[in-house]
Amino acid sequence: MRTAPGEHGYARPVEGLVVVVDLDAGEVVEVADHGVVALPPQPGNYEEPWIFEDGNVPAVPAYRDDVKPIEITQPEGPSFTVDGHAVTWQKWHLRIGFTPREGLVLHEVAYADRGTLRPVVYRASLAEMYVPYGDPAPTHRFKNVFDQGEYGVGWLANPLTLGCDCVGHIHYFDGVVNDNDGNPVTIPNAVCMHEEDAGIAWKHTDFRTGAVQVRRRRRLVVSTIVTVGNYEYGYFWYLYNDGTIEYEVKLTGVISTGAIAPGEVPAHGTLVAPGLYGPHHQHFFCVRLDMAVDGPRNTVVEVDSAPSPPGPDNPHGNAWQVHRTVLASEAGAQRDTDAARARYWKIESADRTSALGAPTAYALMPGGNVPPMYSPDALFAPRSGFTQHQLWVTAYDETQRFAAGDYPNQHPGGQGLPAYGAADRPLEGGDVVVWYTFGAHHVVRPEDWPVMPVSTVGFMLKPTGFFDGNPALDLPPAADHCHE
Ligand SMILES: [Cu+2]
Repeated sequence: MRTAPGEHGYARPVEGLVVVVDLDAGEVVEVADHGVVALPPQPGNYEEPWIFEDGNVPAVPAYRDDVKPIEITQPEGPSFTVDGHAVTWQKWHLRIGFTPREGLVLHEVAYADRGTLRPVVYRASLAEMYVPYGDPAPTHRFKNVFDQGEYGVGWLANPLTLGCDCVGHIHYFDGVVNDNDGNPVTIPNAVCMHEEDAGIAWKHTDFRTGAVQVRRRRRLVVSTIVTVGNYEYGYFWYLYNDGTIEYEVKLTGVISTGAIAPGEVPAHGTLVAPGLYGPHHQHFFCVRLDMAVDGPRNTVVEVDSAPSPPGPDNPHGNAWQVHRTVLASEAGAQRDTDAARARYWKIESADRTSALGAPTAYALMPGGNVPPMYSPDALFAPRSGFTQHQLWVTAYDETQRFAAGDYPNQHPGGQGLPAYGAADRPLEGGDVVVWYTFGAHHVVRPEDWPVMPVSTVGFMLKPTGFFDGNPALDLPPAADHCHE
């Protein structure tokens, strides 16, 4: 309930009232009233002017006045070139795509290495995102949203505005989706591309001679931001000039809220304001990586580190080794992260070896992650099987694009990754698709109210024996910018 125009729409939830509507018949089927809970007293407004009622202190009485301008200038323009949807930036080559369901898609990501264009990823896309809530209350238990499979994150993309969402020299790409009658609809500036200074690329001071060498790292940022009801999700691909690829989801917007009686403490959430709480929940993302490391024939290898057993090969107790396990077929390629073993996965070329004799490879390096907290017999669990493991590898099939199936809410369960892997097709040296599921765990904080500071989750693809040494040695020094 908003008590005035422009008020925060999530500050005063009407708790306890659930209305079931038959959308086909256009009828109210049921009104369930689970009892009255007082409306939370504070308006929770976060935009100027800060409207507040008598007796409530505004969260923000004024803007801080000590923020001086930072200007990003690129006097010679950007380092990228754009030809339609094809982009070249330093040694990276790629094409930028966009679909109604997946939003931003990268195609044919390749790196020009000493005159040879070497493929890395054929197609990279978001394959599902899923937000289950952990509160059994009647007004919250049904929140189990498949944001991509139900809504489509391309349809929900924001038109981005210069100087706010992205800074620097920006190139925008429009997104084209369809309306309910199949007509094309253009979302202007749906994808933003720019480059950023990204700190130090590498540095060494020779302490004996005093010689210093340092280079600046830079990244190409390709991003899109979607609004899914209360939440905003930013999907950011970063290509670095040391060959690293990073994917980062930025979560912001407004938490889903419930009202609670004064003096009560929520059992499945966190109090964020008087009479207002945010239920526990998780956000799961799955990214589909149709890999092509030095060509279409790749092998995925799990890499664990472990202490060596005591004995003659480890007389001092300090030894540890790296163990490789080839993921040879789909049944054995449903794997979990393991921080205790520093686990990562290598995607190796089956056709090319480096100068040192090993298969050229990129490694998928997990970032923050969390397993699902819901029980396997939860009502919705059969639809979200892709969250049961973090890494899935499948044999390429152009019809297999979505981690929870084509229509997550219109099948009896088990579709998507569990069904794709059920055939147990061989993987070694084949055209493989790597699916990485990662979760953002959200025990809500009071600081997430009334609008949430950006929180991030993601992963990296790092060259691991792809290059013969540091590929960023040829970055030019920028010494003239280092002194006043
Ligand atoms: Cu959240």
